[in-house]
Amino acid sequence: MTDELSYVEDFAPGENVLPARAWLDDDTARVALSGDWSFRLSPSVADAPDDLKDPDTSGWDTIAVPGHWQLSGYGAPAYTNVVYPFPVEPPYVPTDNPTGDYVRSVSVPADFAGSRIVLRFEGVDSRFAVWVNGSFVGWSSGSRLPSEFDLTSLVTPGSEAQIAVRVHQWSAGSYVEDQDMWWLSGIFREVNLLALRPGAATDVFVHSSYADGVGTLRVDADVAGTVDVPELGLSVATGVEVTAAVEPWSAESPRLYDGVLRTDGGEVRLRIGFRTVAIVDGIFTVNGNRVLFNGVNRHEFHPERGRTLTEQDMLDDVLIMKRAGINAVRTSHYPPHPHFLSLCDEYGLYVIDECDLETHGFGYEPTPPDLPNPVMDPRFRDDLVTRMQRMVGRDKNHPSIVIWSLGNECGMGENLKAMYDAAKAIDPSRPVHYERDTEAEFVDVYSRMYTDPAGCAEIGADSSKYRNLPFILCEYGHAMGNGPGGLLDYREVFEKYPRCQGGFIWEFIDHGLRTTIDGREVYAYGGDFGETIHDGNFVCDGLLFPDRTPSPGMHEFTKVIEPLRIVADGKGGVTVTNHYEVLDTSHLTFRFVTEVEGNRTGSGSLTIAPIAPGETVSLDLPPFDTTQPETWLTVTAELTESTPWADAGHRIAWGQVRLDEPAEVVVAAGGSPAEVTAGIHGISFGAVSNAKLEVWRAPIDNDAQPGVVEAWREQGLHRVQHRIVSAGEHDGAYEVVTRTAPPQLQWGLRSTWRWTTVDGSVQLDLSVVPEGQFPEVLPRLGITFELPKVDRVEWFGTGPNEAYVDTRAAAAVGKYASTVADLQTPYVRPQENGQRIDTRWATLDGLRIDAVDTLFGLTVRDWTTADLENATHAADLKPRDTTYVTLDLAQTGVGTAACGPALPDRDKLHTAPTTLTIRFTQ
Ligand code: IPT
Repeated sequence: MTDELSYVEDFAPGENVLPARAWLDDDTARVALSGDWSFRLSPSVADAPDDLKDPDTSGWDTIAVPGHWQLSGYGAPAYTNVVYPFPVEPPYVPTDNPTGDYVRSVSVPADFAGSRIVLRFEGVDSRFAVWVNGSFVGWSSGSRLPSEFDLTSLVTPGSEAQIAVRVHQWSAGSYVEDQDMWWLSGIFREVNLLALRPGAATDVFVHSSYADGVGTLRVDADVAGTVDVPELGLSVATGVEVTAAVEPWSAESPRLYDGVLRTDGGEVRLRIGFRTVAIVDGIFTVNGNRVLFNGVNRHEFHPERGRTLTEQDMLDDVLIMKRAGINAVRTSHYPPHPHFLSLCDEYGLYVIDECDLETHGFGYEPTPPDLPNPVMDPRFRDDLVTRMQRMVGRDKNHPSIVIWSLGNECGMGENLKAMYDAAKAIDPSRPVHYERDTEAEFVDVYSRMYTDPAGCAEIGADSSKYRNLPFILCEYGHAMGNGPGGLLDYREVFEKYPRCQGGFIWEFIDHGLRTTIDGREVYAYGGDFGETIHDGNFVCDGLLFPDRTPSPGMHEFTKVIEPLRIVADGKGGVTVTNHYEVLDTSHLTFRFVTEVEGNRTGSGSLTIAPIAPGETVSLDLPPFDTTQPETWLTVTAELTESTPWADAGHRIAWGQVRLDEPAEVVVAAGGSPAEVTAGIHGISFGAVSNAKLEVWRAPIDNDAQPGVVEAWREQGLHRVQHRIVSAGEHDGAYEVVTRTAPPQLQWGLRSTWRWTTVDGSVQLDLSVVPEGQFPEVLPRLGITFELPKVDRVEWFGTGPNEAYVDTRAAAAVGKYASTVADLQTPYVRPQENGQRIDTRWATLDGLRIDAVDTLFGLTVRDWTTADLENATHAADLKPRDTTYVTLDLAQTGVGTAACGPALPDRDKLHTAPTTLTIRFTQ
């Protein structure tokens, strides 16, 4: 080990790193160093041969740059959320510190002569040093931040240069990079060799604001030049302010003007968005308009490449967001690849750009004799301030960025205030966010995570709180597994209190890594790579599955945040409210469809004069026949023309109204006793076998909320037994009385199942009465039975996706069909899923089931609830020869308690006497 290697545990941000500058789209000549590099992994710094001045790479492997070595066949990924996977003793890190050496040569173009030759890294995790042609160049850290080194004196244009990079998995920097994600190392973003020509601008700051139809532009650059914006007829010197009539930039209308800065040394292409961010009377505004953040927290993730994303991956993310109506991204918890920000400018997304900083493993408050959190420790100050300067420096020209964020989950400390000041010194125009400034001592936006709707309302209602700052939820709606439920409650608060300006769902995508374990193809989560310390499937808590397909939570969020609210007016009519920030509805086509029991009876388009933002109009609808039961009107608004992010016809909003007056249900008196048998496994007739009461669901992640599943298990709900109390003809029915109860405990559910034959169907009149000290809340209450394997399920009820009592905003009433396989939601960690709430009838191959008095929740699968509960990955679930059907009278909601408030009482299934009438026809 040479002295040069002591940098691994140095508090400094780096050595010989050039000052931060803007990420520029310029005509700088460059050699991209993506591709194969020679690679050698050593188990520790001490084991890494001291040969990078003159490495003989003949015995080395090759590795693709950019990439993570753990996803390229070296070592293994590891996941922790909060905890450090190493002892906490900054700046020290374990001796077992995987160290990757990367070497390649590059021919330095002859025409680089006369230029400043700079080696630029966009992101290296976690700390690295560079040698070029045998000389030590410097080192840097800040995994998700760029680093540049001046090589001018070390390389010769027209000849080969050898570049050696030593990368360490752990470093003093790891203490401030404790984000909730996989620990993945290596050169994971691009490397370029640049030739900065003399006289070329290398740092540019575009100041472009907007007010009342007028844009104000001033471009500052480190080299003087002229800025041309042809579309505006502008040609102006750097440093000079000009105005012009412009269209403003906003997320909904991301108007950009192409410009070019010309200096003696070259050209920089500018994409100018005129917009003004301001906080006015406690309201966060863009161009004077109140913003409602319908946002997501986005980690950079790909199931095979980890945090190495292609431009296509980034575009995919942006398109998915735009199509879902998402208007904002918090770049949790580090600056993203700069290309992503350019896409946000272009397609229109508001961005909270967050610095590469989290020290969660220290907790929020040190308890003596605990060590100070790095944000309080003066030894870390320079690194942290530099991180902020590097982010703001790199990203300052993106109109999409409307807020800077210092980082995530570090508690409070003076270094944070220093970072705040550093951001303001460069860019006073944007507010600064930091959630753990819980008393709003210095931040410009008040922020919390996972506060319940009532807590948000309290903040919104009291302008004396938190310096009357705008309030956002930087995280809410924890999207782990089945959920998030209850999003409508938040929407209400955001609409009622102007200061409550929305939030960011945690999070956009599940970070499941695609791999094969024990012969099964799975999305891996914490523990799957043999980690001794890990946080399991907490890494899979996104609105998208790892392959970017939407989970039901994404459909639900999309519905909840729709820019138009299309609802019944309570008088047989329909109103539309425009919740856009700046757009009217002239880009939308409105259509309607009427259906009777799911069969289309009419359709047409509606002519609606443009609705201005904030305005509500009543629709002028043709007269409808409302005499048929289950007559539904669906009104949709779709894009009339294609946009850069969606095709014409893309649905923007919809609403459904029931037109008929639901008639009172008259339950026909039973005909004659039905032929059923009651045995040890339940009640059977025809194809239906083993019908019994069901109270258990395969626990969802949100049931893991402190105490909930444990309490359910203590009450024995996961292992009830069934006793046939009596069976036989009684009062014109075949009546089976059962008692469902757990071992050892004295409470139970006494059910009376009365079976009759009515009009050729078998009718079940079920009544359930709880006895003894029964649990207050049940996961579910329904009946389960078995059928010979079912191919096709058709139902009239809600769909097309799963819906629970608190996740049913996106469920539309209609007639649907599916295979059993397609009814399953493939949560990365299997759990209860697939319910279609409020089913009226269903056919399962030859069997038809009708709800008579109460609608039921329909769940159909080819495995048992126990199979689902015991599976650790979706691939564990193997279809059986039997289909298992559950008809729920009710089920407890799903909520978002995996990392959020407890489920509201309203959404719980409270145990009480109840009845259900259902008819089976085969
Ligand atoms: C919160 C973190 O900020 C986020 O990174 C993520 O870990 C999330 O939790 C859980 O998925 S912190 C939590 C203790 C509220």
